[in-house]
Amino acid sequence: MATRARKASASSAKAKSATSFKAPPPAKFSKDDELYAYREMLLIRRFEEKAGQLYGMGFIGGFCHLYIGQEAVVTGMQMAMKDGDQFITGYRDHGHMLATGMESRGVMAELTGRRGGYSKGKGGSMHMFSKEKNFYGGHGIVGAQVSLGTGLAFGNKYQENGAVAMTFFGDGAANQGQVYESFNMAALWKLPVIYVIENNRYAMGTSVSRASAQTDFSQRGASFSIPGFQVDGMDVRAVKSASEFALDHARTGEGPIILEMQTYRYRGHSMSDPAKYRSKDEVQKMRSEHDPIEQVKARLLELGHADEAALKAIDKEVRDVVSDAADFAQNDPEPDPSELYTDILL
Ligand SMILES: Cc1ncc(C[n+]2csc(CCOP(=O)(O)OP(=O)(O)O)c2C)c(N)n1
Ligand SMILES: [Mg+2]
Repeated sequence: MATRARKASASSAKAKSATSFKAPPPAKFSKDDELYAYREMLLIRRFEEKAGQLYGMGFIGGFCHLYIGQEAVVTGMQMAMKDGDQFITGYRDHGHMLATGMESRGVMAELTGRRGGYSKGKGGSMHMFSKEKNFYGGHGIVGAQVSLGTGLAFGNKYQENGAVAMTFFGDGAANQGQVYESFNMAALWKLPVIYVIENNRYAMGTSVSRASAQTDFSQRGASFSIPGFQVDGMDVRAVKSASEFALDHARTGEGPIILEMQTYRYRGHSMSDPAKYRSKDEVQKMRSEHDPIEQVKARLLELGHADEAALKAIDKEVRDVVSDAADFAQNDPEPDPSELYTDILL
């Protein structure tokens, strides 16, 4: 969108205040867009289901945070971004990696701690990177990626490379101090960064309403004049149009912007969380009424873009990719003991 057109639509979209923008309408998807989104989201879902199984079988140790339910967020953003734009996130990161195009084999083998993993089997679930795919981690310290993502954006501005740093964090992380120090610098220097707050309603076992005084996360940048808006993070078309708007805002020198993605995680916080702090009905309601993959599936069938057989074929193709990754992740050797002191700072 041209800068002038975007500015006009932004000012007309201003609802409550200068920082409260109205979300643009969901993107119009072609048949190819729907099929692409379906396959990408299904890959993340099946990958995560397999990771959960391997964890249960003892192949994956330590912490493992699944992204099931939130697939539309990274998929819609990936569909809007350009080559060179960066992703950085916390520990719930497998979906982000797959969305950037990182290989299922390398991600799964890192989960099982094998040589073929993205960090040579020495990082695990929360610590993977790919310079080639512009994925900057994978961070276990809640909120730490917000400062780092702001640094990526500073680098982009300094190098005038036209890239935007998409910096993802959770509703819980949004209460962390360094988030606001980062907001200040990003607004002051008009850095090309999108702060993507993935509001999945819980931080570990604590619901948003119990932990946050201001639950409209899109307005968390108001003190710094950072605009933002809330997005239906379960609808991949809404995520894509919101991301296009935000990318254009950041890329044309307008500075940071906040997207609050309203989403939901179906599983517990990590594999060791039985999620007793919420009802089964609550989860079931989200699954049956808002599931991001089922929404696309229903449209594909309704519009005659695909029949059940075609969707089953996509599911099979995705399952094959994931089971190949799982085989690799179980059979690839562990790192050699001589690797114990390589790639680390002492
Ligand atoms: C600095 C810091 N404090 C506390 C923790 C423990 N911790 C890990 S995840 C988490 C909750 C974060 O929730 P949220 O930001 O909503 O992300 P979600 O897990 O929902 O994706 C906490 C408190 C940590 N890892 N780092
Ligand atoms: Mg959360």
